[in-house]
Amino acid sequence: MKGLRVGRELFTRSEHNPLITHRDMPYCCNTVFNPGAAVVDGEVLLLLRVEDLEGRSHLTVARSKDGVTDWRIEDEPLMHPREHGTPYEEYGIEDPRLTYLEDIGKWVIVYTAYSPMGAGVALAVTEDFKTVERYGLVLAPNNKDAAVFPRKIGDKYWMLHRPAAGQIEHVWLTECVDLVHWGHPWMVINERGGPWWDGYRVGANSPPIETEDGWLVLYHGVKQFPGGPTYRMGAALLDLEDPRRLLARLPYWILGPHEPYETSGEVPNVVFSNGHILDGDKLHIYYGAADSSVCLATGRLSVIVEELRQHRV
Ligand code: BMA
Repeated sequence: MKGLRVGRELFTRSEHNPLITHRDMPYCCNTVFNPGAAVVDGEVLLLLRVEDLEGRSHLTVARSKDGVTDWRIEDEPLMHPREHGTPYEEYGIEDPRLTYLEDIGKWVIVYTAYSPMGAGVALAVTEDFKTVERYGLVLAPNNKDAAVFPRKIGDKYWMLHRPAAGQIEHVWLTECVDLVHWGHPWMVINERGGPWWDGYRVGANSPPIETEDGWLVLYHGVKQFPGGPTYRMGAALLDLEDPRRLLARLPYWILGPHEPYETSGEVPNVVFSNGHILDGDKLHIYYGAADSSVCLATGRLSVIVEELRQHRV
């Protein structure tokens, strides 16, 4: 099944999948999945979402020279809900997205803060993934799947996020000047409804990627089946200067669950990515498979952008 592709899928899976499972962790846990990704000091760094044996998640750093093998995983979490005196993380912290902002020389970590009050968006910054400065909750529940753009546009920071308005879950944009006070919400990618593969809900994946044709936004789309939801990955382009303008969107998904490690696990039929590494034209997608393990699939940025050129809105 090596290199299996289905339909119009644009990625090839690593033959080392799954790269990391709970068996690779230096301490006991239930599952490890949905990592944020970054290149730090010439190595691939993953900020793993680790679910403990009580069912709550925390975030732990893993490093690898080639981004595929020989993962060195920290013995202690980088961020744990118990260390923070906020009521908004009581049920755990999940699904980090990492963005390097050159103007402040720091990585921004946006993540889901989960509590009895719902899931909200929290933000922290770090220079080295050894210590973290937490800014706390920046978007109230229910809201998640936030990802900060890799540079200012105009004189603002921009962030994608996914508020829930009852059963309606679209991807929105918001902007700010200080990484704390976000405003001017604007809806950019809607759940398509009906039988669409992304009809039930959508949410941003990893941070947008700047291309000559626009901001490439990878997102997850969900279709609800009687047996549960299926999570797949799609792509859209936003205007470089005014990201409120949706330029293109693929009608089909570009990565979906097919391999056994994606179709069975804690939550079957899930590929969920919140981290990528760009190496020239090679786009490495780190993703959680079935909410159980960390996997890798690689595609070509130019191929995805060319497909999007054929699907302008
Ligand atoms: C979403 C998020 C993800 C998870 C996915 C599938 O709502 O909570 O963390 O991978 O569901 O269970």
